[in-house]
Amino acid sequence: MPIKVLHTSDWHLGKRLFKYERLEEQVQFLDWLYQHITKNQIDILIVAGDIFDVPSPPNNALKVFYDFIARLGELGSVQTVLITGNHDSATLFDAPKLLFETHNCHIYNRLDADLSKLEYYFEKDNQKIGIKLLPYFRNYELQNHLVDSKDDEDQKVKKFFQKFLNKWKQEPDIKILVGHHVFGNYELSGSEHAIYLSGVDHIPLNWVTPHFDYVALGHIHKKQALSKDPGVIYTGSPIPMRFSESNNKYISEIKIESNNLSYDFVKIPIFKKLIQLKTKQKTYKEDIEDLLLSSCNNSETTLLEVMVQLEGPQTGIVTDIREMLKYTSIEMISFIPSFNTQEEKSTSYQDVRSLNIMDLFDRYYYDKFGEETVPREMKECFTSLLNEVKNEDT
Ligand SMILES: [Mn+2]
Repeated sequence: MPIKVLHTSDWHLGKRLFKYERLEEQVQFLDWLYQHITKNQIDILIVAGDIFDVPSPPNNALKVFYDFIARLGELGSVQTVLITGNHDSATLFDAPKLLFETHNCHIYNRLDADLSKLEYYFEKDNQKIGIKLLPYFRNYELQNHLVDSKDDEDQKVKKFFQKFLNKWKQEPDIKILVGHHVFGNYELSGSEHAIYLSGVDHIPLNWVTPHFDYVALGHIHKKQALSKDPGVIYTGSPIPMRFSESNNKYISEIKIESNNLSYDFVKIPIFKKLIQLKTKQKTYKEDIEDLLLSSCNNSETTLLEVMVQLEGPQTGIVTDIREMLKYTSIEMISFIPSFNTQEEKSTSYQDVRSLNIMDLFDRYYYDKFGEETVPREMKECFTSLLNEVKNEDT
């Protein structure tokens, strides 16, 4: 029997896109994942960090996660191995750690002083795999491990990694590394936060490729293989986090047979499609109509971002679009107007400070529409808005 391992990351449970809650899609993903695990008799589930979107996740996101771990635990045949990412709070995971152990869920949330604790072993049919766990860590945690020497920072970090990656308590047949960092030449999807290591901004691939049969990574939200053999893989997030991301998302399925490791990407179903419509002031109605025609057979909810290029001021576009989308499965959750920018009048910081708010408004109007005079009606609206705000302050 082969050993089967699944690799996923960046669930970001509790994530919102603007005001829109994504937990429903995340629950759908976890249900699908659970089905996949039971149908394919998976032995180990690896989650490479960013379980939650924020360090103090909302209670409904916590419940979704705890329930999932409990369901997997009940199966009795699956081991869950997870590390924390830069979005997770390490202390939040301290609390349920022991309880989770009783549900076959093993949490690695700190760069422990004793590095041998960051290892997990699994054995089946005379095949022994070893997993090294490298949770996301802060600079000060790394500093504790750097030997005080005359080496420059880069060298110290490199020595630390050599020590960490090469030493095993028990030499396994198959070696896997799990990390939540930037490795090699990665490609961002845009929704990740920048992270830095002390002295290096990414971990060079050749620090890891000689030592492992597979490297399971998290942090980058776009699926990519930094190396194919051995696989150094970012699976990406299970749902798109932004409109600019692809709707096609994946997990990686690893098979170990006769001490040979192979892997394949498995496509995750699309639960809610994210689409971006770029349109113009003159054509937005036609473009929305076209969109409705092309998606009329689709009953699944689609989340829409509309970007309109404006030639002049116009109100009511958002209301128009919302009206057109009423009774459809398309929901506009983001609207971004943009303007044809005119040649910039240079305004220094000092200039801006010397302007009063009405002059600033004139300048703003010029920058956006290239006209020197603001229409009287609009100026009046702005003045009454200012008065309203002033009254609120007092
Ligand atoms: Mn992430």
